[in-house]
Amino acid sequence: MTERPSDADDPTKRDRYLKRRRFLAAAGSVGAAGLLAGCQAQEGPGQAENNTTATTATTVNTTATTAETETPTTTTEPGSLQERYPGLRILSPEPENAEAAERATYTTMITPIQEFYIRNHYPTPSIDEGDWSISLTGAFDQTTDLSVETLKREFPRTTVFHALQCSGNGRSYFVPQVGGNQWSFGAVGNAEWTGVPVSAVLQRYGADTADGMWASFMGGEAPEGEDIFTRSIPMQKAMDDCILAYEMNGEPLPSDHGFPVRLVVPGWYGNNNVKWVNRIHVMDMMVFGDQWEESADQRTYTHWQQYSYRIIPEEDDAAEQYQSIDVFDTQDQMDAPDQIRNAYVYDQLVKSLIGFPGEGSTVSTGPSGTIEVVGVAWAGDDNVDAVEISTDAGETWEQAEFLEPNLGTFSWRLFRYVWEPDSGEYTLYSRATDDQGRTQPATVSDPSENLRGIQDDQFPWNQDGYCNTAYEPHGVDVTVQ
Ligand SMILES: Nc1nc2c(c(=O)[nH]1)N[C@H]1C(S)=C(S)[C@@H](COP(=O)(O)O)O[C@H]1N2
Ligand SMILES: [Mo]
Repeated sequence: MTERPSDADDPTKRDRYLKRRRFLAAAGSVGAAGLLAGCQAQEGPGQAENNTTATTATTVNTTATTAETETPTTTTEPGSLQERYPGLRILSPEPENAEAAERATYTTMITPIQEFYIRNHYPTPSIDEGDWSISLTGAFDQTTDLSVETLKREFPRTTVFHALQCSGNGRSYFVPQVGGNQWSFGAVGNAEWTGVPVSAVLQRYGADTADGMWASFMGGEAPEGEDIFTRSIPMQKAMDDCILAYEMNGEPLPSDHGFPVRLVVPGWYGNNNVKWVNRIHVMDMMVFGDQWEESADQRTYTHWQQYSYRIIPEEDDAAEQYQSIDVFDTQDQMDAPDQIRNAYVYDQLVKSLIGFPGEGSTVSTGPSGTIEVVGVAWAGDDNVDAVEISTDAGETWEQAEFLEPNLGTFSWRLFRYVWEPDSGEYTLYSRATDDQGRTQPATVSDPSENLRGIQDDQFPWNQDGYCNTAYEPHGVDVTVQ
């Protein structure tokens, strides 16, 4: 059993994954151990054999079946994806996957929707807002179907600036290459998100919001037979600052970004920000174990939470599954593999991008003989503290300055560095540091190192190519005027 469940981007990997999962299910070994209340399951999927006693010993209803909404048809918006989003480079037209094509996207505070990356596992659904509702299930005093209309009318409205980045951003720089969409730098954007605080909804319907509880958000777009896109968010985070968003940059949420309602998890990687939300389930664990492996119609709720979006070094066959964890900061998880063997991709690691001059560009100094290097930096739900620029391929580093305004912890910050170069070819780097003193590393490690966290200035190569923050050489050709 050497096959490893993995990201479904690659159809052959996906087939292998499904085959393996069916095999494990037949052997009765998929995650069964973790249903026992209170015990943190440490078993990998292959080590939980013989557990025939798995029952709902948890204190809440874990039943994975509610009224399944009909699978929506795919979007019918006019024009091709490229026509609708001229600022994007298309990786796949269906499902829609596209990243910012130009470095210039990283010179502005707010990313226009035409330049904002799109990442879908399944095609964008066509949804009639009037027909859409969110089922609240599990540990609520009152389980209900919440219509979008009620959500908009009867709940408070709030706004957050949040830099949303796909955890696969920078995957294409991994050597050796890993499967999946080959994102370069462009799978990140900064937007203003408006909607209802998740806390208001949970409180109104009497959810158990104690620490240690989890809220699992499910997407309603999976075609028949496909796994439900589900992410389990720890209750502390859900109550703190998460939003059920219905507007992006002051406009109704576009279909491709989750219309009519998506989860926004400020500071956390894109994969947590579930689009087309149609169910929120509250219980005392993540989606985990038998009941969540197979719903009535044979699809799992666990794939995108337990198998995908995990940091898996070369030596591991599969991600170890946990029923619950209590360290959420992704880098903290990566730094303590004795506690969580394969980090869950939650909050974003500190990162920066140079927006101007573009890589590979020829650029002239202004009349003053200077070039203003501009870019963006962010640090998930931590703050970004400093950005340094090197114009000599990493030999020396200079401080960049931040521009105002500061739109809060979860937004990116714009930076600039005034550079006085001679004519010639240069390799630039930018490198950001967060308020915990954590800095972007210089390279991605070799797989044989089997790193689990950032060590010796190396980012850990991992099987699905997640969270890459290593800074990349940025060549520019300068002419002094
Ligand atoms: N329902 C659902 N939600 C989803 C996804 C998905 O495929 N289905 N993709 C996730 C991933 S991996 C990312 S990076 C972000 C992308 O959000 P965007 O397309 O609005 O940029 O959405 C997340 N939410
Ligand atoms: Mo993603």
